[in-house]
Amino acid sequence: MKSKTYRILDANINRISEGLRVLEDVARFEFEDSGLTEKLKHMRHRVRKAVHELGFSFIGQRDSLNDPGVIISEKTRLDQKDSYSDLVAANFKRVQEGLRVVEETLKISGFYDISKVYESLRFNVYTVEKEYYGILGEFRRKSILASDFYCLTSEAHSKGKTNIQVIREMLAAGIKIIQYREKEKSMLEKYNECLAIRALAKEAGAKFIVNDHVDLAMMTDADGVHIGQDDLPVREVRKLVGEKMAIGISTHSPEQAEEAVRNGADYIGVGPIFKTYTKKDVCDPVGFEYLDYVVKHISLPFVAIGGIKESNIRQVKDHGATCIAMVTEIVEAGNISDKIAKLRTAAGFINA
Ligand code: TZP
Ligand code: MG
Repeated sequence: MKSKTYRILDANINRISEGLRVLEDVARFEFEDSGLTEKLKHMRHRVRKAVHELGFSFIGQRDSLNDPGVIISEKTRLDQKDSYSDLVAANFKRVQEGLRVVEETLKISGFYDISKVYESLRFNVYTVEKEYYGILGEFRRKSILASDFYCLTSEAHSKGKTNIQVIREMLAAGIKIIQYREKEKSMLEKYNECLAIRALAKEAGAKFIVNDHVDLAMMTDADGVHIGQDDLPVREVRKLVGEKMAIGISTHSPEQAEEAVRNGADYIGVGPIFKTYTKKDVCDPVGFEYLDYVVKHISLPFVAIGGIKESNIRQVKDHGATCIAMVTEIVEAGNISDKIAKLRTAAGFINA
């Protein structure tokens, strides 16, 4: 075999192994998925083993300093990544392309049988990629509540401010989860507001969730949709919204929480914790008993809601809520930024 062929194989075996290692470590440390971690690790070993069994000496032929690819790579910004999706996509590409190069190189070098090993690995990678995206999607959906406050709109309680004004103030105060909840307007008005909020939330790096309306959520590219116990079933909503959008459901009892888990909800609302006058037809407060149950027994992310104020937020946090939803306490405030800072201090969250 020519030394240049060794170098192609060496570079690509490294490329594949490194790509697989990145994917493996994200699966292991970020998603904590042992099945996926195991599969990727196994592949990584097979990639090296097949050529090494031939006794090729790669290191001896390596000449990284004179590799023109190094300089090209140093100059490009094409490898910039901003999210786990980018990282995962780039590394699957790296692995698949590397496998194809090894496969073709072995074929023209008289190693047809081993080239077939790499071909079969490449097909395995396509299958694992699909599984990986399923887990990445679920992970992303479930991270939607990874912030202290979950703020909902209600123009009727906003003391003359529009929903958009209120949301601008919330985002300026560092709120990262916004739910559009509006009972009084026409669908067209709601649609237009959702479009505007979607853009504002994206700019601020905040999640945007639509209450009640699956269609509005889909049309406006929301990160999530929030439904109630009497709305369409979670499993049916999932068929409509797909794997990317999070589905949250309000729950008021352990049975409802367990059902939400079984049906594939991504998070649950837990409440009303205290008496609230904001929501019509609301059930009696569930108190801390149900919140404690969820903290102890339910693995899904949850948000506590209902009657939460500066005066009682600390208790909610102390019972284990890490994400807290409020309507009136925030939208009614003259200065929303001030109010949020006070709430953060009262709850014991660090001010953003
Ligand atoms: N779901 C349960 S209670 C509630 C909703 C939407 C309203 C909460 O409003 P407030 O003003 O924070 O009590
Ligand atoms: Mg509802």
